[in-house]
Amino acid sequence: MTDIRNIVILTGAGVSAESGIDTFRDAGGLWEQHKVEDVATPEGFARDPDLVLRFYDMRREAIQTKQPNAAHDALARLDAEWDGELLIVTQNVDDLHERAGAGRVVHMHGTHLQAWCTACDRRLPWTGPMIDRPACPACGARSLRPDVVWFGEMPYGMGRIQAALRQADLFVSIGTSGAVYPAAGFVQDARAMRVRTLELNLEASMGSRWFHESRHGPATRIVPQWVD
Ligand code: BJW
Repeated sequence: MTDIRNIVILTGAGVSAESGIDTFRDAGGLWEQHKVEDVATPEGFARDPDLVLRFYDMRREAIQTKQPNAAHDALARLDAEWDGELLIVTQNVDDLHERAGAGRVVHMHGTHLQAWCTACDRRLPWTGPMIDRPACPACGARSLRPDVVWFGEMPYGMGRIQAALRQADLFVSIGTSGAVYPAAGFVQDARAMRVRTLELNLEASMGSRWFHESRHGPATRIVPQWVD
């Protein structure tokens, strides 16, 4: 990576799969067990908030029992040692990048470990359940929802992400199916700006053809191989 100074790394559910966190679209993944329009849209939440809160309570509880794996560790090492610009853009709502020690992380689809009060618009650290409709500690309204980005909502940090992509020499996509936009379009944005692109994924993804190079295998093997 001698001619590389600035790196943007996009991660998806595949990077946390070997920590025991379910992906969405793989066999046995979350979207086989739940209808996406019921649990991951604002309309689904308006229709049946209990169903949605239960879905997120279950995942929030599970995530807290999981540990970072060798892929998170390798990315945290890279973050600590890389002198140039580096941004880990994760679509994941878990905090395994941070628990591995990475600092330069943006959660474009939000985080499980935060509640959003839609009455006073505050974000609050949150580790417990929401199904019992706790009151917002700031304003007292019972209007808390998980601080995650559902279909039809605007992902977080888009300005920072686009700025990092504009400065990047290398864009790396790890463990994501390339099914969900705008993240799925970052590789095309990068190509349009003549940025080098690399995919690290278990298998060919929907976006594989856009990358200069694709390496296939489990993240715990191919991410440390790439970093070290
Ligand atoms: C391994 C592995 C191992 C397994 N090692 N690899 C038509 C065209 C274009 C766009 C649209 C359209 N119609 C609607 C849209 C927009 C829509 C969209 O993209 N829809 C598509 C379905 C077509 N997008 C939105 O609505 C987004 N907002 C938006 O667009 O706002 C407007 C806007 C305009 C302009 C600029 C910017 C914005 C919001 C999307 C929100 C997505 N939310 C979710 C839920 C988050 C909360 C939660 O966790 O519950 O985000 S959905 C879900 O999918 C989650 C994930 O972050 C996201 C991506 O999934 P990911 O990470 O790729 O997981 P999988 O399971 O799909 O793939 C795992 C991969 O890992 C696989 O490839 C495996 O092979 C691999 N793998 N094990 C390495 N061990």
